[in-house]
Amino acid sequence: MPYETIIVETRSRVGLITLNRPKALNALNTTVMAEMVAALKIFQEDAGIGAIVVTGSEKAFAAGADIKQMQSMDYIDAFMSDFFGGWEEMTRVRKPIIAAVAGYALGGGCELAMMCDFIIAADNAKFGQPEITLGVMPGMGGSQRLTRFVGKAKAMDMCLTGRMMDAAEAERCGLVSRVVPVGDLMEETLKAAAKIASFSLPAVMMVKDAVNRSYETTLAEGLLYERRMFHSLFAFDDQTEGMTAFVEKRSPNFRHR
Ligand code: CO8
Repeated sequence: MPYETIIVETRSRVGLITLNRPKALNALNTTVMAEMVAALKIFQEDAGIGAIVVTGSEKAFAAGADIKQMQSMDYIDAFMSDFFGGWEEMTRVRKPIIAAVAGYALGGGCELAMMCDFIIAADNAKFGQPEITLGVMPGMGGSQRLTRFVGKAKAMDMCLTGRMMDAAEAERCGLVSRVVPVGDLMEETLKAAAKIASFSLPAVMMVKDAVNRSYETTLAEGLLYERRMFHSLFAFDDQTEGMTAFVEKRSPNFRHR
């Protein structure tokens, strides 16, 4: 399938989606949204894919929603088209998605990274929610996901002042899982994705499901959900294989990948 705004590749069992609007610093428009969602759905259905990486360029992961597309939009356009509501589709993908972020991840770019399951940042990454400087506010999760991930103080600071956070601060406050030199970003992220893709896919998908559930439920319900999912993994032969391989001191050969 030909794409206009993204590049879609596979690296063994890893699906790689690269935002590709270099002249606009990968600003997100409705074409990017439609193409990203379509590519993710294809990877979701592809039994040969166990993990997905979303990335941009060294200068910009994505500098936000496309301001030029939004400039002339009025309320009725935004409301009737449920403008950018389609990005929520991304959160329905059941395989893990890692964001590899270098350079600017601003506004919708930061929000897109937060829709992924975790973020690996290059040391030149800059995160921000500068919508306030444009007379608007975050609309793809900046006031909600950012607050849950980094807490109220940092989220208020970011959304109200529009300031950028560098990679070190983002790691300190838990927005990103690790920071690597910019030249190593893709190698490190693809290595993490390949590792995930080597595990039993049902177990991987249940981990994603259970961690995400913790944001939606009480601790008691979440713990019960986790335990029931743990029990259900004994229905797969991959549990026997994984544990037998450990006892026999060999690598497991998971069937459900
Ligand atoms: N949209 C459109 N074009 C952009 C964007 C953007 N967000 N960001 C950069 N560009 C374009 C520039 O216009 C420029 O194009 P041109 O050469 O044609 O003038 C090109 O990319 C290069 O940009 P700069 O020359 O500005 O590059 P610099 O290195 O000087 O600066 C910055 C880089 C700091 C990233 C700067 O470009 C900038 O501040 N960009 C805007 C950042 C921003 O405000 N982002 C938030 C946008 S609003 C948003 O994301 C809302 C999301 C929620 C929507 C959900 C609705 C429900």
